[in-house]
Amino acid sequence: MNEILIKLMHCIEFGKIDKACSYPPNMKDQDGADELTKKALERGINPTEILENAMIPAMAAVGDKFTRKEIYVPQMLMSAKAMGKAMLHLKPFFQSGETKRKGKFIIGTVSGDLHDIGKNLVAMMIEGGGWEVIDLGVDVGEDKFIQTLEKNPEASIGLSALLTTTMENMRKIVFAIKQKHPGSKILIGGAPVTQEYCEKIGADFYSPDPQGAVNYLKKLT
Ligand code: B1M
Repeated sequence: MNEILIKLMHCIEFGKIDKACSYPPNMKDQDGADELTKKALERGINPTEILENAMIPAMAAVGDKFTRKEIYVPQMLMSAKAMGKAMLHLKPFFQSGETKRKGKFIIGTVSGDLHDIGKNLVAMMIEGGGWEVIDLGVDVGEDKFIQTLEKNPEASIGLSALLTTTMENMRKIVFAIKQKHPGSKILIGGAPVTQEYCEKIGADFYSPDPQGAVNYLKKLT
């Protein structure tokens, strides 16, 4: 793999946000995720390659280390910040889709859940695919989804959940939306979510990745 991508992967894995960041101490004064993503793009490396070969595997490594109790929440947070900084550089590439909007898409991470990296990627790709995205952020409950849907009745809805505990809130939100708006289309995703769970809770579609979400919306238009 390209040397810049290897360095970027390390920066995200170890939480080196940018050059000015003094954490982690052994990477002091080195380029961080910010500078390396910029450099990778300047060298003509494809944004999808940067995302899929460096950034996402780095976060997977962080998750594995957290599971093995080799790192704790503060380190995981630094990695998330480094990932967020790198994503800012990729955003314009994924958002440069058509200007004429194909429709509206409301997205949020379900109540009790603060993970937003995957949700932001899905939002970015869908926006890049030509939809207007209304991003409600994290820890979003059924009332907020329903209010936003009522203001934008033509919109489809996306729910993200990263915790097995908050998957239960996903079920409650899908139930509440479907009760009030049975014709609404709800797409769900996030690491613990499965096709089987989607069928069980009555959502319309499950996608393990952002591209699947874009393809589903394309089919609806
Ligand atoms: Co958290 N965390 N975390 N965490 N965290 C996980 C999810 C965990 C698996 C780590 C582990 O134990 N190995 C574990 C969950 C265990 C479980 O429930 N089974 C966990 C835990 C336990 C926790 C806390 C409870 C820790 C604690 O406090 N003791 C706590 C909970 C806080 C809360 O939400 N209430 C917590 C906190 C945090 C941080 C705040 C430190 C940080 C999040 C920062 C942020 O998001 N801004 C964090 C992080 C970074 C992670 C890991 C390491 C990485 C998540 C990530 O961003 N992945 C994660 C371990 C892991 O996933 N390997 C972990 C990269 C991202 C691109 O992937 O989000 O899966 P992902 O999204 C993918 C797909 O899932 C899909 O597309 C994306 C791109 O491919 N997708 C969709 C996502 N949403 C979609 C929606 C769609 C379609 C596709 O349609 C609408």
